[in-house]
Amino acid sequence: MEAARERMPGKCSIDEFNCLIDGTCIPLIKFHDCILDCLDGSDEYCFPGHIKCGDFCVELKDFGECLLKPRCGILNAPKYCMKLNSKLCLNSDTLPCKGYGECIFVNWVKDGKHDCYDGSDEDPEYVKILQKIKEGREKQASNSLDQYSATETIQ
Ligand SMILES: [Ca+2]
Ligand SMILES: [Ca+2]
Repeated sequence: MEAARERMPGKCSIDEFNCLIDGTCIPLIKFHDCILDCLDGSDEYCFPGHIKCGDFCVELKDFGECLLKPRCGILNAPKYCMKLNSKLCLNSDTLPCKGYGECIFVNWVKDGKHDCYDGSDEDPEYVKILQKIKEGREKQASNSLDQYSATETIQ
C-alpha cells in the first residue's frame, strides 16, 4: 500500500500514476482498471495482502479457493463471486475496489458500509487513493470540456 501511495503522485503530475520500472506516467483513471497500461504492468499490481489469481487480486484467505477456480461466472464458482459488484465497473461513476476486480459507486466510498468485498471502500488508506483517482477523472473531464469550448470559440 505504501509503495503504491508513494507513486501517486511521484514524478508525474497529481492526476497521474508512476509506473514502477520505467517511471512512465499514466492517467490515474487507468490505475487498477484491469487493463495493463504500464509496460511492467505495475498499474495492475496487487496491493500488499492481496495475491494475483486469475483475473484479479484476492485476499490471502480466498487464495486457495481461487487457485482451484480462478474465475467467476463458471459453475461452482468461488463463494465470493456471489457478492462481487464487478458489473458496476461498466458505469462511469464507479471506482475500483482494492481487489476482486470489483467496482462500487462513488457515493458508496466512506459511507460506513462495507460495499467492496474486501472492505477497501472504508479503509482510510485506500480511500486516499480513490480520492486521487476521482480528482484525476474530474480534472480530465474539465480538460476535455475546455477543449470543447475552445473549438466552439474558433467556429
Ligand atoms: Ca491499467
Ligand atoms: Ca461503503
